[in-house]
Amino acid sequence: MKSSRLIIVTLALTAVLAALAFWRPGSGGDPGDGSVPVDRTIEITARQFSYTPDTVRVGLGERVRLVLRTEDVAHGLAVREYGINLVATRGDAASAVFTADRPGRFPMYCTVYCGTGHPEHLGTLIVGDGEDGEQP
Ligand SMILES: [Cu+2]
Repeated sequence: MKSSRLIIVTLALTAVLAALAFWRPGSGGDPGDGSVPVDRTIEITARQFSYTPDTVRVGLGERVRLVLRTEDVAHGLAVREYGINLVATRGDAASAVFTADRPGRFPMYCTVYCGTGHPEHLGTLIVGDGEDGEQP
């Protein structure tokens, strides 16, 4: 009787451990790796100390994949209002998927110190017509 209970407890613990092993934090989010269908993909190239393009326009409600590459040193690209925070290193692009559900103009900025011009490494994300709160 006691040993069969021990077996059941052991099996239950094994199941829990197996479930934990396969659980990935944030797996319900947006990997940005091409597995999520999007309306458009925007590729941005970073270098000291600019983005190309430095202004990105997307339509309100569009699902967008942002891909960041760098031509020189490591750079970041963050848009605080959309929770975007990418870091690309040479030869290793970074990407994120977001839904442009909030109209307005949002600053894009570099989050990796990339040299003396780092504070000026900026861009702009424009969603909709760029007027905050207005529908296009
Ligand atoms: Cu930079």
